[in-house]
Amino acid sequence: MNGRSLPLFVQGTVTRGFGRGSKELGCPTANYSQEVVKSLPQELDTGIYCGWASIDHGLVHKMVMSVGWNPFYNGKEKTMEVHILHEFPDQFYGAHMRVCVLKYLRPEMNFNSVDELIAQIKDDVEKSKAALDVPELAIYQKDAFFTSNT
Ligand code: ADP
Ligand code: RBF
Ligand code: MG
Repeated sequence: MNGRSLPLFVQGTVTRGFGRGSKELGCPTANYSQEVVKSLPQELDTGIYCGWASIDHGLVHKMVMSVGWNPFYNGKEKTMEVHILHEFPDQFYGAHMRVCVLKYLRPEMNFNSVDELIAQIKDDVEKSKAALDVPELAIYQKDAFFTSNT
């Protein structure tokens, strides 16, 4: 059960992935390094989650995140990727990203086409926006984690 690990606070550097997110899915995901992925609590189930995220100590935005093996792409490496629900003017590889993971949405799935994966991601985004507006999860936008120096 993943409930025990939530809320989960994670921070680290944004690293390069395979560059598929923006180009193929129209959904850029800021990836954490393998070091961060390996440090995740064992009991955290793979799957799709939502929460809050900041880049280089900037504003705290809603995010939707995928942790796991990306079965649609036959992934051989576990990844943790964060799609921030905000338009950034530029890329931010190398930036410091903080995330607060709050709610499990669904397991990772396989799809028959890339369009089905894109449609599912759109649905995840809508569900995340709504979930994070609920006061119990909205309060984390102002959590001290996002303003601390450590
Ligand atoms: P990669 O496989 O290298 O992670 P992506 O296609 O997933 O490539 O693009 C991710 C990069 O896009 C991020 O590392 C970040 O620099 C940039 N980016 C721009 N806007 C966003 C956003 N809203 N959410 C996440 N990443 C974003
Ligand atoms: N990959 C999958 O193989 N199955 C999924 O169900 C899946 N769901 C995702 C949901 C969201 C919100 C995001 C941002 C990504 C998801 N992905 C999923 C990961 C996707 O394969 C990955 O972001 C791309 O491979 C780009 O690295
Ligand atoms: Mg990515």
